[in-house]
Amino acid sequence: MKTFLFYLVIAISCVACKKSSSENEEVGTLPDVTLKTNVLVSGLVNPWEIVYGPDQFIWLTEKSGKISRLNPQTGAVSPLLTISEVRVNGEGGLLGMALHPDFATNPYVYVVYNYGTTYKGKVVRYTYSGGALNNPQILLDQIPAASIHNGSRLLINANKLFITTGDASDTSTPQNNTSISGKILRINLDGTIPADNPNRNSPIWTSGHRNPQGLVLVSSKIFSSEHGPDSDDEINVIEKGRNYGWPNVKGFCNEPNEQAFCTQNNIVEPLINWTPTIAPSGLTYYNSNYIPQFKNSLLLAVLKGSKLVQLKLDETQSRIVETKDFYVNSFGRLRAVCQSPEGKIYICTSNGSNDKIIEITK
Ligand SMILES: [Ca+2]
Ligand SMILES: [Ca+2]
Repeated sequence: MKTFLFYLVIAISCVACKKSSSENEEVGTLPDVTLKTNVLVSGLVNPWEIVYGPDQFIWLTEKSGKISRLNPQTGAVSPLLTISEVRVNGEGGLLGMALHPDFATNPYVYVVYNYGTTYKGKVVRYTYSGGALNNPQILLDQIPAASIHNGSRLLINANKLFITTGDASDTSTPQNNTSISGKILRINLDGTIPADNPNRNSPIWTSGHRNPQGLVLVSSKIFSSEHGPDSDDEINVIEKGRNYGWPNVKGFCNEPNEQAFCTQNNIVEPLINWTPTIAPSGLTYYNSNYIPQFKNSLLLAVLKGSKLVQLKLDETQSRIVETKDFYVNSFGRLRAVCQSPEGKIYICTSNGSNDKIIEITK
């Protein structure tokens, strides 16, 4: 038995090592391609999330409350639903969206939006049937909201729904574990709390966030982008139960007044920070051969800096080894980014009028 296990381990290691070396060789032989852009649709108003659906349509939210499907072949936009309860207030409104990973069997659409005069956020699951979204089920409610810092990017991984929340303009909340503000939350797809959350009775997965607006799976890791204050925008690797520092720590643990707090609270430092700030928003992880020079990179939609940023990762996706800017000031502020299975990239603008979804191809 021991001998068998020994050979089994050797065999598995060899398969793993061959796979990674052949992938590397493959990447090495593929030349860079020239990128082209094509405006698929214009005339949108503050699109916030774009998701490439299993139906080969791009699903989009607009802050005012609209959910639509865009046919990337024709540019035609088909409205699905306007959520009348949504109340736009500064940065708040209808924001993040995610589709169930097994959409054919479970045609569920998850959205998060702000509503009400006291202004809160809620996560709602709709069912897509007959070309419409029906049967709203509230999964999480009473998320503090404000005219600034509402987080609200959604990600489904391993049948768990991750939700970013901002500090909603109250810096006392990110370090307060009785508040779901300034956190990244994790719930089951039916809204219940997973048994393996850090606290069995709380949706809180990580704390100490200011306003994270990007969330993406990279192999088995989750990466997030986060808006800093007047300095220190961040990219973080999100680890169960960890504290990301805000408001006591901005960016790295490099200031004398940050270091004691960092040590006491085992603060996670970002992979990278930006000072002056660029306002980083939506994130995707690109690993397609379609655009070889983007392989193993995060692509980041940037608002204030008005560009798409490529963040090339190392082989173990532990470090950012190179950054490169694209489309600087070409389209204005960029809010979100997604990709097709083929490897085409889609970005949406956030200029407040005549907003666009742009396709990037070779
Ligand atoms: Ca931080
Ligand atoms: Ca710092």
